[in-house]
Amino acid sequence: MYAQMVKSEATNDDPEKLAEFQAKIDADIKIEPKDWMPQGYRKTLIRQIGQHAHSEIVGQLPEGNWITRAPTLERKAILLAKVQDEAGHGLYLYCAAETLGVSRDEITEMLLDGRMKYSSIFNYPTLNWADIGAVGWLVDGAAIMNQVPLQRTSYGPYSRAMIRICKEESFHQRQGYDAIRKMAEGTPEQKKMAQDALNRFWYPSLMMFGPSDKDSVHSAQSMAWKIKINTNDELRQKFVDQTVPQAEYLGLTVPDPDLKWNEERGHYDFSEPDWSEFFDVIQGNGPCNTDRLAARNKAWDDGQWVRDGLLAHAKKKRAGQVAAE
Ligand code: BYC
Repeated sequence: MYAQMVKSEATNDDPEKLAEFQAKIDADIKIEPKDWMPQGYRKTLIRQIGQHAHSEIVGQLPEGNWITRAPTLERKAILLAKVQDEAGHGLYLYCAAETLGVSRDEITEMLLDGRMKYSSIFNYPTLNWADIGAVGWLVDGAAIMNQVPLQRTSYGPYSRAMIRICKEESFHQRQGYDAIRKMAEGTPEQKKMAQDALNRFWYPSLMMFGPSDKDSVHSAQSMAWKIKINTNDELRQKFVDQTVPQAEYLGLTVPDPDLKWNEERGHYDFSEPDWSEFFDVIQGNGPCNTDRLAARNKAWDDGQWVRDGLLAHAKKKRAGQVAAE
């Protein structure tokens, strides 16, 4: 259906409509589901919102892994709430994608068979409790940096979903910083674990913002359509500027010997991540890609009986064999 829909829209991209559409975007008027939109705009949004939704869902796996092993009841309750929030974020975003004419089942299948991506960061393992602090601090910190501007994205349903998500993300980042702070201020062994987590998560967190601007295929068009508000490099720089003082406060060292404040620019200079590693991870060759997709495929297969039951119930209801609620 998605492929059909995109094909059938190909004729709609006439120059007059395109000009009207761009004028709306330039005037900061939100685009709503029933409004005319260019085929490429719809396609880009389905890709970005779909990948974003999948990231929220797959992103539950590395943290979910530690719910049963959280060090205290309080930490367990907080982590449980956070992981449940991520499921909710995935659902808001699937709903936003559905307003573009693609079904949740269709994009889920595209995730499960590897046609659609999810954030590279979730292909790295969480090896110990300090990693859970690092994920909240750095991964959710990077996510907020990217998502706050997306509250102003031009597509109405995506923008509204982001407003709600951002409120919850700031709690996620704070709980992560609090957990890593506790480790950094703990025993020498705990501080060592916090430093090790920062060492392993620093560059993968920088990769979350996407390739450098010169290699970003979608940025120019997405920014002209105000789907994206900032470039990948702008957001990465903001993240570094915000996070380095936080690491210093914790007494931890960012694993970048070339990191230094540049007075003239008013920003930190920093080393780029290893982009060959990034492209390798997004092509399916990261440390956990196989496990993550296997876990999501298993969850989908295990849930088949629920979907079958719901469909059978709906069919009977339509046939008048069960009382309408
Ligand atoms: N990972 O032209 P570019 C969370 C792909 S969830 C994988 O710059 P674009 C959380 C990109 O798709 C956070 N792939 O792309 C959840 C494209 O390939 P395709 C998720 C990446 O779209 C649970 C190619 O590289 N946030 O925080 O203009 C627990 C070229 O890139 C990545 C979002 O999804 C990546 N990191 O910009 C805790 C935010 N980066 O599709 C936390 C919404 C790039 O042509 N998304 N690629 O095959 C965006 O803002 C943009 O899509 C991106 C990339 C900035 C990520």
